[in-house]
Amino acid sequence: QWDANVVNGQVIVHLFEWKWEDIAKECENFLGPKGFGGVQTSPPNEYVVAMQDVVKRPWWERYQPVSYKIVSRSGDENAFRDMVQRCNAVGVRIYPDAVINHMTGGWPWGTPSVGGSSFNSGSEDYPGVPYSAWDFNDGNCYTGSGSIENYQDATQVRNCKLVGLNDLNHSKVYVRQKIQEYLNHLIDIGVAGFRVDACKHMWPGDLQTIFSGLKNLNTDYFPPGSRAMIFQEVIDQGGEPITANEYTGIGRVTEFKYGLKLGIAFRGNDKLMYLKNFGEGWGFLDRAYSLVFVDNHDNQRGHGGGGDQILTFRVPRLYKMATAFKLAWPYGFTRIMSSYNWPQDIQNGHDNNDWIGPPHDSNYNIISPTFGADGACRGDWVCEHRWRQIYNMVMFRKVTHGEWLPKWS
Ligand code: AAO
Repeated sequence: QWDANVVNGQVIVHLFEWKWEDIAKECENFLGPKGFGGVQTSPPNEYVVAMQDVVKRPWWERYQPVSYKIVSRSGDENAFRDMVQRCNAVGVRIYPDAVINHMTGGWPWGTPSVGGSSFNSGSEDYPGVPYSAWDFNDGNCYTGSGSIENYQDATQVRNCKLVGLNDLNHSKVYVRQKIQEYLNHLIDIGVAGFRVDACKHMWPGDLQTIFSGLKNLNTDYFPPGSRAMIFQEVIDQGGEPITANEYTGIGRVTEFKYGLKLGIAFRGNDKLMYLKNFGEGWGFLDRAYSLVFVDNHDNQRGHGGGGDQILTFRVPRLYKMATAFKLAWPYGFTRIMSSYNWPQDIQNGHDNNDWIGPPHDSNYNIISPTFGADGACRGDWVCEHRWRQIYNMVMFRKVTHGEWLPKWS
């Protein structure tokens, strides 16, 4: 479950918060012709509608599942199916973000969800699945708060709540079955694999069982016997007992050291000449198992790992240079970030606006990207994947795939 099942290219792009109908068009009009291999999408399943005093419809509401129905701010199941079919038709694969570690955090009774399913976070009742309190890990977590308090303790990282999110117990056969049903449903629709959220917080053995029990990919689009690519989000920058290596036997793993070290080098805090052996020689995962990126949707806004060394669209010149290096350098399977802009409000090193969701109308409907005569996105959609220096290097990686670097000077 390491093979990306790509046909059109070697690079995938995370179209963060894009609507399904817009992704379908992007596959046809841009990604297919420009040699992109696939798209990582935002989570397609139903989740909480977060409407608070200040924080209204944040991007992170999509990381609080209410059910596995395919309904989201990006569109309904019909729109998702249409996207998968149209993207596959032009050779572009779809990899949805699978949030299976947990359900919602604590919300008042009556808080709505995007598809109308009810839930009670206090009693851990999610009838849309259905899950009940028996399916959660509370009895296996021994911290005072019930949440993860110390990342040095692997058991609490796996069995306690990540930032207060109700933590599923994957040792239960029933929980595994519900997750497999969800992922198999997406496989039937025609996806090529999954980005799996928060894998550090699940036991590798449980994940192995869940993924090895998935169906083969849909033979309308893939050769018989094809397996879903699994790329697991595990933030490992050293210093914690849980390592990314524990997960490489299951599928690919995000290599968070890569973007951090690349950021340090291109910001001038390390010598570029040292990149000569950028890869395993730097303590990174074996290239056969790693998924690499300059930034992701978390660390471009101060969530997740990496801190202020991470390069983003806000420093475009350095970002393009680092991305060009990544795409030219034969290590790992590569992902490009495609972002939207938001007004930062940085106080004491923290962006108070880190929650702001995608460009939307007055009813919080996501608005579609529009493009200028030069093909670049207009307004708040940044669309790094449409920057000339980046998409040309995506094509470079496609045509040079399998070659080794003949000379470094
Ligand atoms: C929201 C609110 C919370 C509220 C919660 C419940 O923000 O205040 O309590 O709802 O109501 C996203 C957002 C969260 C959001 C959540 C749910 O980022 O803010 O919470 O949706 O709506 C850990 C995990 C990693 C996770 C990351 C954010 O290990 O899996 O936190 N990423 C994924 C997604 C992410 C999503 C979730 C998971 C949840 O990509 O978008 O959250 O579905 C250390 C650890 C890491 C840990 C980080 C952050 O990292 O190693 O494992 O990531 O801390 O806590 C240096 C170190 C590095 C360290 C880092 C930060 O760089 O080298 O190791 O510093 O300290």
